[in-house]
Amino acid sequence: MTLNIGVIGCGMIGQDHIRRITDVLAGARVAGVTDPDHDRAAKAAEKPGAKVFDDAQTMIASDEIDALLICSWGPAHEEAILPALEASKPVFCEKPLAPTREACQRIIDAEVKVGRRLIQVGFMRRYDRGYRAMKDALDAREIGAPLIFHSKHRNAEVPADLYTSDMAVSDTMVHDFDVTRYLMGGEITRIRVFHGKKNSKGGDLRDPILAVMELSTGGLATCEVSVNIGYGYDIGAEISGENGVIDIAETNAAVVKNGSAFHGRVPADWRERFITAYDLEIDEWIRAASKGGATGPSAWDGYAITAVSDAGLEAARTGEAVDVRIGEMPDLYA
Ligand code: NAD
Ligand code: ISE
Repeated sequence: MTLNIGVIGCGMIGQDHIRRITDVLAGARVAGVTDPDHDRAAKAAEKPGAKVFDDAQTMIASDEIDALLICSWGPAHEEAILPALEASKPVFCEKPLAPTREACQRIIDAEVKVGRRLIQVGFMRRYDRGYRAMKDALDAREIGAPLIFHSKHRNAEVPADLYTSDMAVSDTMVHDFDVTRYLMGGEITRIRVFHGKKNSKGGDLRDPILAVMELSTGGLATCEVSVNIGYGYDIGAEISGENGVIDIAETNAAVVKNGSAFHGRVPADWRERFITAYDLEIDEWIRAASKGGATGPSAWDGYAITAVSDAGLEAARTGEAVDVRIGEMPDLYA
């Protein structure tokens, strides 16, 4: 059976996922697309030969669509997820699940009402070879209990007119919250965000920022987000444990030695750095959605991460340590 996917939002990542479903992966086709920018939707529909729908609601209700891939911006995710759940259609939703804890709670309530998982959230780092190898080494107790996680998340540049200081937490650092929970276990319970000397390239942007987090396991985590660092898209991760350290490996496949120096490639952006991880996450989603379900990062993960992001935004504004408010996990996600 071929899964007929409807793509909501045909911007940067929407186009990238349309390409991988059309040119790379098997078992699915992009059957429909929609975007308030109709020209953009029409262009994105060309290669897969998809139908262009006037709006998301019509596409979600259509018999021609089996599952939804949501790539619109965060505040528009809820209005697409809720009707998709009503129609019992599987959903892949790009991060963040929704921008507020309250919106995520409404999504969880709706999925719990359906009674089975239908939502996968796009936290692709869990599909990355490096993070998976770190997790395997932890699970094999190679460094004993993990004590401190250090995450580094560096973007070469961000668009000055679109990217705001809050986005460093709610759009960028959310990936680090996800891998902190994935690798260290438990929940992030408290967060403090520091911003010191600014990178002059970002104007008024609070950049870089540094978060320090306390975890329910008793462990700690730190995260640096820098979004105008210039030299490339660089992701770092290191865990200190009771008996050793696990570092994520560099991703360049070759090292060039010349002129008394070593050289390796730093990826240009997230598309290049996580290309294989995105392929794997969408491939696994297609398989699960074809069976009417979901796999991987859940709506609960999306909720928990937005709860940390809410606290992180308050911490960034006030300079205070802020407790993360998180409710009871429904049995569906156990
Ligand atoms: P973008 O601005 O390039 O594209 C967003 C598109 O959504 C635009 O074409 C816009 O017209 C459309 N849109 C807005 N409201 C809509 C609605 N109500 N219905 C349908 N379409 C709508 O943004 P992007 O960089 O592609 O990001 C999209 C989402 O993907 C965001 O949630 C972002 O956080 C996430 N993202 C994830 C990753 C990752 O690494 N996993 C990378 C980039 C973006
Ligand atoms: C973008 O939305 C992503 O999700 C990327 O993975 C992240 O590195 C970038 O900072 C975000 O803007």
